[in-house]
Amino acid sequence: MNYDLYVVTDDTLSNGLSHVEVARRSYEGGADIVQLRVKDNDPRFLSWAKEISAISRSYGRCFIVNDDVEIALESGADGVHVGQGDESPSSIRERVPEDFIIGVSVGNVEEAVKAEKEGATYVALSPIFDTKSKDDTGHGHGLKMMRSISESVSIPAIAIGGINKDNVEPIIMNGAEGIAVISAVVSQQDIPKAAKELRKIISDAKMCRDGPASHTTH
Ligand code: TZP
Ligand code: MG
Repeated sequence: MNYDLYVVTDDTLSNGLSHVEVARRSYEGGADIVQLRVKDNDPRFLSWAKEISAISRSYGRCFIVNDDVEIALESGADGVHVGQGDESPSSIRERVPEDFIIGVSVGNVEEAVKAEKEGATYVALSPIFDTKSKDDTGHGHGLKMMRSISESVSIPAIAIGGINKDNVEPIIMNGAEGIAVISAVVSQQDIPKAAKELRKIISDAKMCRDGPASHTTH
């Protein structure tokens, strides 16, 4: 499972593109994971999820649904991503297949360690930097927190929030297994190109950090 580049959809930041089109173009550019993040209980959530699930399979990549375990299961997604205020990973684990991915947003080491104990597959430091793409996030927790979390858990730790091609390298150097973005991919005119560029920076940084054994291509 490769976490290098994880794109979170947002159809209010995508220059008019739908969630499905954002997902398709992100995979085309090499995104390893796409998360469908739908706000306001939109009734089209399930049909979007089913479409993206099929696209993810055609690319052989991973598809995650934000918040809604039932939609994740029904659409054939690989997993779900939840925040601190959502259903706990241990409760989700009781009703999903064994290999189901459960991602959890965390803001500190305690939350990360707890998420791992409760059965999370990965944790996401949220937000690592200040961001305007989500209203309810506080200030960024920074690179030191990235390092502390990645050293405290044995599951992959990624980061989200305010990440772009100019600040991604030190995140990887501080132990992140990958990075998740909205605007650095979703809001760009050429989504595949933006994804490709970011993924290259990430894989170069990982090569520098871990050596050639870490190198992954599609
Ligand atoms: N969760 C924490 S920060 C964030 C989400 C969904 C928004 C990330 O967007 P951007 O544009 O990559 O800062
Ligand atoms: Mg949530």
